[in-house]
Amino acid sequence: MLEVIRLNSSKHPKPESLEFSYGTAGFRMLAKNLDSVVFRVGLLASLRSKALNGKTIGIMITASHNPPEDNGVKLVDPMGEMLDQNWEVHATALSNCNNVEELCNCLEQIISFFKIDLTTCSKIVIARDSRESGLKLLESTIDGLKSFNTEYQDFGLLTTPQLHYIVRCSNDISFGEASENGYYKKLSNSFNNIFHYENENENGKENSTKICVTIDAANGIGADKIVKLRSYLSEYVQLELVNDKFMEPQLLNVACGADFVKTNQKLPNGINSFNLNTLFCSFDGDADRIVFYYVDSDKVFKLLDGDKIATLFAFFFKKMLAFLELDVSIGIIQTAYANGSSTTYIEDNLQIPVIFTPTGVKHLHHKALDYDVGIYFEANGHGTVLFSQNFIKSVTNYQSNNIEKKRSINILKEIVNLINQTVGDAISDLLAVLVILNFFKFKPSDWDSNYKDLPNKLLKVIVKDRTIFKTTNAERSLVEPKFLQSKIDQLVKSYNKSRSFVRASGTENAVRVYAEAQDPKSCDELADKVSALVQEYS
Ligand code: G16
Repeated sequence: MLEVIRLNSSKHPKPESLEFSYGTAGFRMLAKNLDSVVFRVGLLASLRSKALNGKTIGIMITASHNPPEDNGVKLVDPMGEMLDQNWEVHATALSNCNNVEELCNCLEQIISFFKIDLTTCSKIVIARDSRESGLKLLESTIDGLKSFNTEYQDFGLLTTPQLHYIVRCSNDISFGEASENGYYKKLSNSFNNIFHYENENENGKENSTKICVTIDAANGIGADKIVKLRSYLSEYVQLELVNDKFMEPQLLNVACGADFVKTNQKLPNGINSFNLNTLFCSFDGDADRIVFYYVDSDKVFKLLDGDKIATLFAFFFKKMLAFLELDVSIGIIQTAYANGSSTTYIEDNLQIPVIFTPTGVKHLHHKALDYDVGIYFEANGHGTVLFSQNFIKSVTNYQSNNIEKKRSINILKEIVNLINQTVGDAISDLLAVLVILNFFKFKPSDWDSNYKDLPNKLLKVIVKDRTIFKTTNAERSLVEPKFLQSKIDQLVKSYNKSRSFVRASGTENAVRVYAEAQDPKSCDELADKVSALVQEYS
């Protein structure tokens, strides 16, 4: 077998002088540098599957929110979760082997460390987003898979969460049908049923007004999937699309998409501000993130980001659990990017505990598992809600003769299937937000009225070496470069209700600077001054 690897590996040499790292969301960089990496990811995924007795592992080729010239790759574990963090070091080590000899030694070490039986079969499902570089990288990944005689199924173009769903179904048939159509069927069944329960009047007749939302699909693969989903959904839902040119990959995430809207806090290309008080949303390139927004009566752009989605979900579940007197735990997981006002609202008004983790859904997901209802969202719109077996059992066994309670419990039973349990999912989150807005008959401004965001700013600073920026305390304090954090602390002290932190991005070649303060001018000043400090210390 190692002979085949030697031969195949020589077709995918590692570029000299490049250092790779399995970061926030796998490997991510300029696509032209990724050939050797994806080949080796094919090798590692095969070993991961063999190590787990032939369970199906997922490989997703995507660079999500990054620009069109980038690409990336990440592995999905059998239950649809991110790769076990203990394996990330092996991914990094394998990607950095300089020649075939080093590569074979590294593989042998992994095989002996995990006592992997190479005769065990290995199974992979693979998909990619709509980037131009995707097809070539797919072929190189398959070269890696073939080196270990791995069985694989190529699902073509999918959103990242769809691939997570398919991995889970491949290992757990109770989760759903392991296909793209299976995904639409599962989500739309739950959505249509909830919509029916919500709108049914005492005579059993449906009493609905149409729900409309315009989706900016970032010119990514989410556009194609919304078109497919539409035919499964209730006639009372109207999903309009803009920035839907996924067949023109050079347009991907350009002046549109969730990252653009969240960072710039303005409308994307393709959406104008004439429609006041109507709901818009933006996906990112692989549709695992979503942010909402509207333009208020004063023509002011209003963002409903991941924090607003988390608080809407929390408000809904808190109400439901109290009404049904269900004794289950509920918690919210945030990162340092969460707006301070959202945290105060959750703790003081909703009285729900908030836990902070470093950036990266893998960290948030893990913490959310500690609760019966674990709500996790990054401010950038990446998140979901996880339900424990205890919660599902409580809901399934619930008995009541009260019509309202029966209706509520039916909605909860369905929502467990509507909300993607494997990873943050723009499509599933969109549908969940729509049913909650419909439940409360909320307009965007009602949703937005729960708390007012503190003015905030996110800047990217390009430095020579971002790896010198090392953090602690869930990325809220720098330990290196020395003395930089105390300088930031001094600046923060000079502005009211302010906060700022600095961390190296795990997906882009940049350092991110976040600042918030009581008023926009202070916030801008603080962000600029901290960015200048970062330049000075880099
Ligand atoms: C990925 C991760 C997210 C993270 C984002 C930015 O998102 O999945 O958890 O928030 O990158 O990370 P960083 O600040 O380290 O660059 P996506 O949507 O790009 O896959």
